Amino acid sequence: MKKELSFALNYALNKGFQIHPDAFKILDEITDVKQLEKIIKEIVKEKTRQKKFQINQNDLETYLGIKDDPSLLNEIKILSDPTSKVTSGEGVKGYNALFSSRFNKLKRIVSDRPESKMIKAISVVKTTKLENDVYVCGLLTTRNAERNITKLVLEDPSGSFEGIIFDEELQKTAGTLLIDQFVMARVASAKNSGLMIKDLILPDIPDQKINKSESEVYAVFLSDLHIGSKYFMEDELIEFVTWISSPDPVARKVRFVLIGGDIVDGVGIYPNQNKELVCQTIEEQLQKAEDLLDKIPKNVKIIIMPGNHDPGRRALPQPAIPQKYNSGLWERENIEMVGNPALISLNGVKVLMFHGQSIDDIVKTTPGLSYDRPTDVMKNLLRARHLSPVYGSSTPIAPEVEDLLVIEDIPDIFHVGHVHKAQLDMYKGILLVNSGSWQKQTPFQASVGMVPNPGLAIIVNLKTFQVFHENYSSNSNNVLQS
Ligand code: D5M
Ligand code: FE
Ligand code: ZN
Repeated sequence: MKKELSFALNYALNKGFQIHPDAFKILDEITDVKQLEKIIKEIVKEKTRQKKFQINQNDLETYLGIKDDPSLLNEIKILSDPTSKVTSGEGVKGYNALFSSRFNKLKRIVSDRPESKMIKAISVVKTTKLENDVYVCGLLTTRNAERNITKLVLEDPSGSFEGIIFDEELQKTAGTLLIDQFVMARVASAKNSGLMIKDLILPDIPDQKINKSESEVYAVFLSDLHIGSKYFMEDELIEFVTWISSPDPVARKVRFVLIGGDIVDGVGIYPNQNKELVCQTIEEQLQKAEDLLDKIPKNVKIIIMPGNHDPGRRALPQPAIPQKYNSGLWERENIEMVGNPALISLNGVKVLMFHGQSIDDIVKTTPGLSYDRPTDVMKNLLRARHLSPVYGSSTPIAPEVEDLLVIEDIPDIFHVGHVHKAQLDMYKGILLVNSGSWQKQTPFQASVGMVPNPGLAIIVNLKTFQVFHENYSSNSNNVLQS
């Protein structure tokens, strides 16, 4: 027997394991000493967890991927990706085109509603005495709450008008609207003059059927790794990535890993960032990312989308991380580089991936929303059918001729990150995943009282939509909110 083999076997025997002779034969054929050691250690760890103290042929075949079920599909289709579409019109003209595209796309979305037959242009509503209630739709340009009324200004391509809301409940609804978001309003002529808003309707998500994968495979949801930062939880992430190639029965069915932005910490993103970096260049950071992802088996498809820390354009929609910083990631067969946002089909399950930059603007201005419950913000985005409505606040938006941030297709899973708070929820049948982070609380986050729950791995069965999660951080109080 080879020296290395007897060493590896002793390791298992000392831990109280029996080794079946058939397992022996397979081990004897492994020539890479490092691999041999790693396999034995992994199997011992997994079987100890299962409290089964025999290593047999089946364990090794599973571990080595010989037993990986070839009937498990791992089909990816990129249904929508801004990378090749970003054009950026110039200045004011660009923004006019953007808002007109936003209006037209959302008007099409509400056209299925029964009220849409009663929609009138704003210019018409302003100049006619209304006998009955009518509907108008437009983008919200101004909101003013005064003593006991709220005034909204809505704009459509024909013009704009100011409507007054008297009803208290409706004023509350108006208070949650975001500037530049699309709304439909039921209006009537007010007693003296002017127009009164009697109802507000959002595009929202209709009842619909969710697509599921026929094959029982799992998808892993990650974001905000911040590789290169001092606070990146490298050991914890390596432990999780190693689990993906372990003999664990769930791990053996993982076929997709989705990374929703902030894969690296970047360079020059905030003042004096270099003091908090362990890798000082983008290239080094992305190389480290590539090395880490290399530990994932090649039958697992990996999707990488940029966030605000990653290189490339900052303004939304963001094209994929440019190839010039790391051609290795682009060249890998099992890696797809996509822009932000992107709509991806995983065995027919539609996943809308968005980093989540707009959450910052929304929690600042909307009563009842906070960083602690990012999935509530995600519900607001779905109701608005737009990923980043507010223009001119902290989230930069590029003057695209087409508004690529409108949620045209309804996803089955909505995957967001950015706020470093892992949370799960459901909305109208859509699974909402905020995938948290793999970065410990930074001094900046501590200074603003932001408490992340990093190191939580979220894994979804795409056939049943059952969700698993595992805490890899040393903080055992780290919980996944739902
Ligand atoms: O953002 C992580 C979270 O921290 C996200 O919710 C935004 C918030 N954040 C980060 N930097 C700032 C500044 N400078 N002001 C306010 N809020 C901030 P990340 O994208 O990982 O940096
Ligand atoms: Fe982040
Ligand atoms: Zn971010």
